[in-house]
Amino acid sequence: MKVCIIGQGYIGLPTAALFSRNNCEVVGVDINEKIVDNLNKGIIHIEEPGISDIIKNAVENKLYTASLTPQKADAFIITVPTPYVVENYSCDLSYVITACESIIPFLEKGNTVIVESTIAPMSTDEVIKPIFENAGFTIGEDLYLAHCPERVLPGRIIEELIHNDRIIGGVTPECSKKASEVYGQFVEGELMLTEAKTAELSKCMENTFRDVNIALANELAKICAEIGVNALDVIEMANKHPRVNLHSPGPGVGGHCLAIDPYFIYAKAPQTAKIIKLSRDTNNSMPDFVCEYVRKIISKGKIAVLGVSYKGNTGDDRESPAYEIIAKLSSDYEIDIHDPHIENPDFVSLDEATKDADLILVLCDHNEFKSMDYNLIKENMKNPIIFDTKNIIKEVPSEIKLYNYGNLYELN
Ligand code: SAJ
Repeated sequence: MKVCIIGQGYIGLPTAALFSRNNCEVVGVDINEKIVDNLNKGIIHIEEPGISDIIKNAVENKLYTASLTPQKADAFIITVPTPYVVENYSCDLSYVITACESIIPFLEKGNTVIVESTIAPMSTDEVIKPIFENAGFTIGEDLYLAHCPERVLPGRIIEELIHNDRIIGGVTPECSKKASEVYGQFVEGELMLTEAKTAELSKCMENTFRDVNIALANELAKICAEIGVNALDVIEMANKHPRVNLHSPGPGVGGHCLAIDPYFIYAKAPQTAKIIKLSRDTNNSMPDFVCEYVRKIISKGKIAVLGVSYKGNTGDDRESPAYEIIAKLSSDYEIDIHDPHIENPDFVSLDEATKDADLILVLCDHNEFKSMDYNLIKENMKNPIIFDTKNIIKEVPSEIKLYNYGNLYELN
């Protein structure tokens, strides 16, 4: 089988790697000339375990080539970004539409086209299908179209691409069948055949489920600060119940999935999607909550911010709530930022960040912050106070004052 994959990012490239490892011929298409040149030399541009060796081998064995333009193939897979439109929170399909149009000259009867990008419910039927119909194809008869969302966690992509169950949402049952033959090349999880709109909404709801649950945890943290209860103890105790799984409160929700996908549902049914929107608002309010308590801890001075990635142990800072917090505090405080996972000439070492600081503000759960050299911190800081918004620091020497979501009520 020959597969042409449009978009060689965090999903497209690992997917290409797995097809080629299973002896499929793969063309990886990207608009970035430098990325294409490097990929053809076997040099990859994403930080993800396992991919580099597979691509190097596939390039040597001529099973993988990167290209600026699509080529004829049996299956086409679209893995391009879908941001949201700021004005109305709807799904911005422009990259998906351009990708679909780009493959039309290379399509032949009997081909399968799969959109993996996360898209709003009804996008396949209402927007994507007409693109191919207008080009003269009859979907389900001479071209097979499906939406098969990816559902992998960065850092574990190869493992999850192979083993996770997969939603296969065909425009017709024949389309689902053809798309499942494509994934059957390397997926070992269950292939669940359904309609495109069900696949679209399932994917959006997976991330919405998580966003809503995080909002509940964040609301609990606020309630506890107000009424004087230890939120972290409540979560620990409640989660001993076999059917309860309270999530963790934090400084807000970042990343390109949870902070975006719920809006795709909201935009489709704004009058009805009340919990979904309120959860987004609650999570978006967390930077203000953090700033409010920083101001209660110290009214002026220097803050050492530890961690700006949206997620621990990654260098990914897309949609990170840390930047909003820093922007809101920077007019009143001197701020030094330390993040061992992000290269930025403005960021400083832990030593420099904590030097003469009045407060350490932990905004990300990198492993490096879980066990710090408290002697260095005590000696370095002007006032040894830590506010840990990710609840990762368990114990500190008595000379250091630690605030987290367990004891913020002490400040009221
Ligand atoms: N967060 C909390 N409290 C928690 C859990 C997370 O505040 O209890 C925050 C994190 O700090 C982070 C944000 O939420 O800022 C998102 O992190 P995440 O690890 O929950 O999610 P993502 O965006 O890295 O990956 C998600 C995953 N979806 C689900 O777990 C349902 C992943 O499987 C998807 O493939 C990915 O979105 C995607 O591409 O859609």
